[in-house]
Amino acid sequence: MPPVAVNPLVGGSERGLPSQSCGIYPHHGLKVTEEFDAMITVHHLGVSQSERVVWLCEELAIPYTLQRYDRDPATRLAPAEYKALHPMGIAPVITDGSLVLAESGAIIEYLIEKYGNGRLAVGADRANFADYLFWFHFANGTMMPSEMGSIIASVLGLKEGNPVMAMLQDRSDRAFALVERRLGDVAYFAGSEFTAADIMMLFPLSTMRAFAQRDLSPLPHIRAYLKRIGERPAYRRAIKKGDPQLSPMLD
Ligand SMILES: N[C@@H](CCC(=O)N[C@@H](CS)C(=O)NCC(=O)O)C(=O)O
Repeated sequence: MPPVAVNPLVGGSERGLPSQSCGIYPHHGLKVTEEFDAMITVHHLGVSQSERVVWLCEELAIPYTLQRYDRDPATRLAPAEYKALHPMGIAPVITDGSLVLAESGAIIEYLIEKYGNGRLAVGADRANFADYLFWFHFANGTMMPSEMGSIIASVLGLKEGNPVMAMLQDRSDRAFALVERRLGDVAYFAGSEFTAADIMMLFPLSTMRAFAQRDLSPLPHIRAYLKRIGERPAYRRAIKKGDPQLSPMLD
C-alpha cells in the first residue's frame, strides 16, 4: 500500500496551545503532545462518522487536538495508521491520556459527561428524555445499518426487483419517512433544542449520501433541517477543519 498522508491539524495550535509532540503511547505508536496528556485527540478519518466528534468538540468548546487521516485511495477504507489505533480499526476513535475509545455513541456520551458538564444531553428528569434516547440510538442502531445494507446490495450488483434489495429499500424508505415526519413536528430530533441526538442523526442524512444516494426533493422537512444545521457556526468550523475539501452535503 502506498504511504498515506497523516496530517496533524490544528485544534491545539489554533487555540494558542502547543502543537509539537514528545509523548508516545505504546499501544498505538502515535506521537502526541506531552503537554496534551490530559487532553483529547480526535482521530478523524476523512469523510466519515468521526465528523460527529469534531463537531461535538466544537459545539461544546472542548479543547482537542485534531489528527486527520485520508482514506486509502484504492480501497476507500481507513489507512493502516488508523486501523492500528483500535482493534476494530474504524472511525471514530479518540485518545484521552492512556484511554483509546471507539464507537460514535460511546465517544459522544464520554465527552459530554466528562468534559461537557452534561450539555447537549437530555436527562431522565426531562419530558423529552425518551425522544432524545430514541433518536440518539436510531442513528446507528437502525438508520446507518439500513443505509449500509443498501450499499452492500448495490456492490453485490443486486437489482431493483431483487427481493433482498426490495426489503432493504423498504427499510431505508421507512427510516427516511419517520425522520421526515419527526422533523415536520419539531425543530430538532429531541424537541425544540439542539442536542447530541442531532449530532448522531446528521451523518446518515448528510455525508452518508456520498456513499448511499437518496433524493431529498420529496422530503422538505429534512431539507429545512439540514439548512438549519448548516447555519450553526460549530458545524461549519468542524467541516472546515475536518474535511476542508468537502462541501457539506446539506441539500
Ligand atoms: N458504529 C461505528 C461505525 C464506524 C464505521 O463504520 N466507520 C467507518 C467510517 S464512516 C470506517 O471507519 N470505515 C473505514 C474502514 O472500515 O476502514 C461508529 O459509529 O463508531
